[in-house]
Parts: sequence; C-alpha cells; structure tokens
Amino acid sequence: MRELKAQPAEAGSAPARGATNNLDAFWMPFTANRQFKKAPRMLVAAEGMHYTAADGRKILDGTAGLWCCNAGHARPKIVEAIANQAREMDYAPGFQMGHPKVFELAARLVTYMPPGIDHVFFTNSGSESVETGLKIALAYQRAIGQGSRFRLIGRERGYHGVNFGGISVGGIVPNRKMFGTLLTGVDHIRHTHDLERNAFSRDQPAHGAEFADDLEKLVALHDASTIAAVIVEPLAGSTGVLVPPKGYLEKLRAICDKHGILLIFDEVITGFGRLGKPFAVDRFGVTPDIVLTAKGVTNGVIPMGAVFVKKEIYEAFMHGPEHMIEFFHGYTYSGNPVASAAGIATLDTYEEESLLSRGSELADYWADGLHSMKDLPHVIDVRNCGLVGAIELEPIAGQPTKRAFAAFLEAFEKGILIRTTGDIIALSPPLIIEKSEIDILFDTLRGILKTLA
Ligand code: PXG
Repeated sequence: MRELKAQPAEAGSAPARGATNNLDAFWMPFTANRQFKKAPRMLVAAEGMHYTAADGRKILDGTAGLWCCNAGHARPKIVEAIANQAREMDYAPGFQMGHPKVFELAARLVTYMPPGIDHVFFTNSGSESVETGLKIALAYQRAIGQGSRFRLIGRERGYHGVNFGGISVGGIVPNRKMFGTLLTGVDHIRHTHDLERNAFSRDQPAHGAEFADDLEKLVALHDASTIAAVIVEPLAGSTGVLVPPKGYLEKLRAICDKHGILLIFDEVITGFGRLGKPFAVDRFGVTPDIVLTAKGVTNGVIPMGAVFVKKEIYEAFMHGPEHMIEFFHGYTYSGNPVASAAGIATLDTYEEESLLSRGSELADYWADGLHSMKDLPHVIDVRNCGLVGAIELEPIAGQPTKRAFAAFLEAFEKGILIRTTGDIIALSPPLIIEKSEIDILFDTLRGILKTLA
C-alpha cells in the first residue's frame, strides 16, 4: 500500500507541492480525523458499482457515495457533458444574466413534480436548498400578508444539512448543541421511531400516524398565526432510516392545510429514485408546498441543489416594479453551466435506463436480503423502503456508535462500502445495482455481523 500516513512537515520547510503523504492540512468533514489519519481509507477511482481503493482493491458501493451517485459512477454521458460544457462555456453569471442550459434543466425537472409544483430555484447543496426553502417559506408568508408567521417547525432526529437554518429545525443533538444562541424561533415535533411497536417492519410501519398530532399541540401552544412552515424528511435518512408510519404524512398535510402552514419535504436523500419512484412525493402520495433536493440531481458529480415550489408561491413574489429583484437570494453558482449540463445528462441517464423506478423492481429482493439478517447477533431492528435499508444494532454498553463503526471498518477491509450513524448501518446503493451485487453486499455484511464483538 502507498505511504499515506500523516507526515508532519519539517519545521521551517514548505510542504512539498502535490505531496500525497501529508494528510495533516485537510480538516475532514464529519470524520474522526485522528482515527482516519492514523489508518487512512483512500479511494482513488470509481466506475459503475465500484470504487477502487488506494491498494487496488475493488470496493462495492453500498451507499451511492453519500446517497448521491444514484446512476453509479463515471457514467459516460455525464462525464462528457461536463467536459464539453467546461470547454464551451465554463461559467456565466447567474444574476441578471442567463444561459440556455439552466432553463432547459429547470423545464425538465419540474415535469417530475406533481401538477402545481412548477418552479425551481437552484442552489449548490442540500444545506443551501434547506436555507433557500426556509427563506422562501418565511418570505411567502409575508408576501401574502401573513407576516406574523415567523416560526419554523422541524422534527426530532431531523437532518437538514449543517447551516444555521438547517440545524435550527434539525433534531440531531451533536449538530446543534454548540450553536444554541442562534437557534431561535423554532420548535419540533417528535420523531416517529418506535421500536417497541414497529421493530422489523417491512416498508412503512403500521404504528405512529398519531405522531403527526404533535403539530396540533404546537399550534395550540404557539397559535397557527405564528407558524410559517413545517419541514420534514418524508423518510429520514441520515438519522438512521426512519420510514414514515402509514398515514403519518397524510395527517401532517391535513393539519398544515387546516392552519395555513406550509409543508416542506426535504427530499435531498429520497429524491431521484431512491424509494422506487422519482420522488417520495410519488412514493407516499402526499404533495407538499416546497420540495428540497440536491445529491441525485447531478448524480453527485457536481455540486447542485434544486428547490421546487408551487405556482402560487412563485407568483406571490412576482409583484412590484418589473425592474426590481423579487427575491433577494441566490448563490454565485446557482445553476452554473457545468452543473446544469451535468443535471441534464443525469436526467438523460436516469430516463434511458429507467432508473427512477428501478428501486421498485428490486425492492422485494432487497427487503428479503435485508430482513434475512434479523436473527444475527446484536440486531435489534431491520428497516427498508425502496432501495434504502437499515440494520440497527444494540450499542455496546457505555460506548455508543462503537459497534457499528467497527462493522464499517471491517466492511471496508472486506470490500464493501456501508454507512453508519450511531449504531445503525444504513445502505443505499446506486440504483444500477444487480441482484448478484445485492447478494455480495448482504453476504459480506452477514459474515461481519456474525463475528462482531
Ligand atoms: N437534507 C437532508 C435530508 C440530507 O440528508 C442535507 C439536507 C444536506 O445536504 P448537503 O449537500 O449540504 O450535505 C442532507 C445531507 C449520511 C449523510 O450518510 C447524509 C447526508 C450527507 C452526508 C452523509 O447519512 N445528507
């Protein structure tokens, strides 16, 4: 294996240019930096369903990168589109100027949404989509004369990225606890995870629609006239794959309608085929007012996010003198040409290979394999929906996360990439996965779980 251990630069000497053996400078995101730098896990190439590790081993991608490479890796159309666009026009200002590809992408993307959701605002990440969606919600309420609605409601265990709006409505403690003074004007409903009643459910669990009534309680506490919007992940991904109980999302929708509260679905993970339909909106048959996406919009290859809104939301902003900016928001890279080209080529790839419904075809096979691990040591729950799966492990007493992290390290050694969050193993492979590869993924994981301390 190549030398990749952290090497402190010699005192007084400039670090060598291009040195690959100095891992010190890079502060890695959401990573145990010291652990990683002692024993790095480097990926150097990717194609189709596999990564190549620095030592040449093929690693089966059980997580579509970070839930984003839905069409698999190095897809020729996407690679070509990016190269061609960079050559033809690398960048164009997005404020007060336009370029054809961003309009083409927007027009194509809105055809995936339910009728009535027909405008899209571009960002560069899920976190930015969240901030954008929350700002649109607040500004919309003002625009329609409901300016007293300042409050945003999230959910316990919700993950909405890492920016201030997102961690405010989010419900993951380590992401929030350092930043308390800025997290005002929010409240939370309870999460829906209920192992006592729902452990080992296949697909949507039977119990828990009544958790949506928490919203009625918050209305009683704060008054609807102070609440602008509710934001939830239709299926919560990074908090450990929490599948919505039957009837839950429908109930949330009904309560929002009753009180004039906007419903925002964060589909950063569930969008673009992950649940066997193009979006969770289709999978669960509930239409929110705003849909947040990122990741799969460009197959994860170039950063991009897309925020979809209902017609009446867009139109509420289209007032005042025509030369005036209607919404004071946007990013230098909103809809940049290379990302737009990547997005168009990604949609082409999804459509040509019917990938956005492939999860439905594989769902039973996927669920059978996952649930076959039910009786292995330490397994306290197995959950699935579309091409998402989770195996929840009993934590080691006094050492939460350690058991699942050990499984993750062992998995990499054995040639599969999995994700862990807390003591939950999460799986979300590229939608091009074959049954034989599902077998390899689960056989390898089974072997690991059988011997896990
Ligand atoms: N909303 C949701 C629902 C997400 O899952 C974001 C927003 C933020 O997206 P960006 O692009 O800013 O990271 C996410 C991101 C994991 C994992 O393994 C999940 C995410 C990112 C990285 C890892 O659970 N979700």
